[in-house]
Amino acid sequence: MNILYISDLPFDPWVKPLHRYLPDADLFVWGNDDIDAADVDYILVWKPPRGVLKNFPNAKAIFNLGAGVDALLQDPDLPTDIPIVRLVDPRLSSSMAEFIVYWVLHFHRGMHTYAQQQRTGDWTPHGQSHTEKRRVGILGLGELGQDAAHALLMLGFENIAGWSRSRKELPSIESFAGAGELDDFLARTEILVCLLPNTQETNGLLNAKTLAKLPEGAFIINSGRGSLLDEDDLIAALKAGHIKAVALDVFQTEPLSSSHAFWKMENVFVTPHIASLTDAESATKIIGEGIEAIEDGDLPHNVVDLKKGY
Ligand code: NDP
Ligand code: OXD
Repeated sequence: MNILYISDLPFDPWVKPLHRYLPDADLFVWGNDDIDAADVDYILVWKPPRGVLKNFPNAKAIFNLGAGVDALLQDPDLPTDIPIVRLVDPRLSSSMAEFIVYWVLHFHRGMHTYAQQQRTGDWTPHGQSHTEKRRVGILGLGELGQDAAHALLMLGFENIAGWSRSRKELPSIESFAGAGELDDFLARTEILVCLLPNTQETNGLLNAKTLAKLPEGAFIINSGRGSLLDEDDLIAALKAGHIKAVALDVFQTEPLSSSHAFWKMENVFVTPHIASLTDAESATKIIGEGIEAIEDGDLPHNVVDLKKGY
């Protein structure tokens, strides 16, 4: 079996796990190793250049090395007759849950305010609200959103809601579904967590109009995709004080330009798309199981729905 790796990211971390979980596979790196395109069985990709994936007539599946497939689906020549599989990995989910818990606690306990006070030597204690009262809302109640919600529940955040396309029946999590319930979901949310994929429908979902639905002084954590959030509208809402502070891990353009206003704003916390990094070891195990399923004539788990775009 021949596996082709197509990514700008180093292949090194994948070599050992691939040998461990797929010991019979021969490995090739696109652009480095010679292989006849007709001999490629499986393709592992992260943000491949457009037009490349159409060239492998006998490939049986494409495995995306991350959860979000937006970069992949932007390829107009993407083969649509083989499974495109996205990464669903407990390790990806637990890292994301850590990131969300970290920032929810940061805003919940007012650490953004104390960081500012430290710059001026200001010793002013503020009141403290309780986890069970704090209204957290998660946009996108999928694999990552549900794990983050459960991690918050374990910390005593009892007032959690999620918004998704389809309604969820999840113990202790209020479910809002569809465009018609977005306004109500936003209106009850003090700390908004964005874990939606980038699709035509979610593009620009958070803009001046929808941000205005959040209560005065709300916080936002965006680790879904930068396209969800209109950056100019967010800056205006931050300057007006309607949004108190934000933690942003993803941006409309990445890397974030060094001249972007976000870097200098005291109420904006920037991280360079690290909320949850793919772990080659655990991801390869899951990809190995997917390949095994296909070799047995079954469909792998987590095949992307091309119509929905995630
Ligand atoms: P899932 O596909 O499991 O979940 C997506 C969720 O979004 C689902 O609940 C889905 O609803 C909801 N959704 C999608 N479109 C709409 C819509 N139009 N209206 C309402 N709800 C919608 O994805 P994951 O949880 O695995 O990943 C989410 C995203 O996180 C990825 O696409 C990626 O962009 C981002 N990510 C970021 C990382 C980082 O390091 N910053 C790392 C990994 C992922 P429904 O359940 O009804 O289908
Ligand atoms: C992902 C990501 O989608 O890293 O997995 O953003």
